[in-house]
Amino acid sequence: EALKCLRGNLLTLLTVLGVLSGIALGFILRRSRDDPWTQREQIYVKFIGDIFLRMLKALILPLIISSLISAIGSLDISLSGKIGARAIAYYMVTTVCAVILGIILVVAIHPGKEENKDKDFMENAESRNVTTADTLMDLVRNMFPPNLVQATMYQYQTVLIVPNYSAEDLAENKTLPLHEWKMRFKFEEGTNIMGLVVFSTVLGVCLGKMGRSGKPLLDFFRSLSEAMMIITNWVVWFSPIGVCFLVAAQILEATDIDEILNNLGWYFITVLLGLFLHGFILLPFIYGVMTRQLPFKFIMNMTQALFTAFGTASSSATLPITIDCLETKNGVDPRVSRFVLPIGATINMDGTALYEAVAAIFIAQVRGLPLSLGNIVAISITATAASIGAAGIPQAGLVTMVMVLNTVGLPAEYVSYIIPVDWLLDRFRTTINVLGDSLGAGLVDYISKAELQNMPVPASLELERV
Ligand code: DAS
Repeated sequence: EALKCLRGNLLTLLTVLGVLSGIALGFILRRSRDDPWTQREQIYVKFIGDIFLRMLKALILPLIISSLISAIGSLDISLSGKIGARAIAYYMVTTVCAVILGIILVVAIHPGKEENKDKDFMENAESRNVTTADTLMDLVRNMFPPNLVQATMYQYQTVLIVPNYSAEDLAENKTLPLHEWKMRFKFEEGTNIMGLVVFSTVLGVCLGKMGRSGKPLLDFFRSLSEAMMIITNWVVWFSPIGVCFLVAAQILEATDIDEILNNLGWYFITVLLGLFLHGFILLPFIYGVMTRQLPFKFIMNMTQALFTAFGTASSSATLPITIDCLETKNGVDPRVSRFVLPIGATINMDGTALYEAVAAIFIAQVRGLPLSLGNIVAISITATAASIGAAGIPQAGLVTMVMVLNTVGLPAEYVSYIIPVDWLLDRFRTTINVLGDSLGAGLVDYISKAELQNMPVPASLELERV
């Protein structure tokens, strides 16, 4: 047991050091960014980071499918219904709290006021990435169905296919023609994460109800789920190196870091303050009141998942490690963690919801657009829906942001005002998204403890540590 604890803490420490050394490496390499050697080196730095991200991404789909099916199939239908309802209720309440907190802060701090930006901020912003936003706007305009519900459902596909074009690519029109994006849109439809979550949930319920005749398939998915967690334990040894090079490559690649200081400083501070208050004050307070336990040990045990979320900027990619930390360090029942986390990583994004509300109001302030109370209410509703619609992949929140801007009549190209810092804020909001998912799983586990105790955990769901 001591060895396991040592291993877990050692890996956490190494992952934290990985992020910190990635920041240092990124800034050191930035100094000699223009010489050819560094440009070649930049490819290798990015490549090593990408290997880690791809290792995690390879786990996502089989892990989500097998975990959801084996967890739900191991619960009786009434209990899985209760656990699902408790999780959804927690997700909705905390996401709305995040949006309200964000709106209070952005209205109070007013980061978009005149004196916060230098004279050419408007011109710079409109010249920057406008082609990205244009293409993005075309894509969104063609993809977004008219009403809110469908738009939320379409978000997944829209997010999944927006490739990372650089402004240079777009300037030279080196982009896929829109119809090709639509083709990819159709292709990606099959890999829509939300669709998988819904399908796996239904299949899990079905196998649970089938009893003996469903057992062979249920055992298959239980073994697959356990295999995915064991592979996660192998992959996780790579995370210190992986997050280090992911962060370093991103810092090396970022073009407008000075914008953070010149024009977007107050906006940056507003978002960070909101994320901190929500993630480290409000959510732990809710957890503490509901479980009558101090939340800080629980959060400390999630450190490795939080730093992996920061390094990957993807809740879904971090999912295997989030499940691992919850079950092995916080003792959450696998039938809860593997049920609520895949759903949480897809629809529960408190950090994203807060960020989208703040960013939309900040852009309105920068453009001198007065917002009525009705506008603010509309922004809070669409920011909540947009966060549900965002998939757990890098900068998903930037794409669904367009939906929030449209609500108050702001054109999509105005995302270019916040693009310079989005790659960094994405990391912070993804960390809060994962923290919210984890505390939610811990809370649902605590509330469902008594009911779960009467149902023994199937041997195959017990986690073997290699
Ligand atoms: N990067 C997204 C996530 O994985 C969050 C976002 O883009 O807002 O949670």
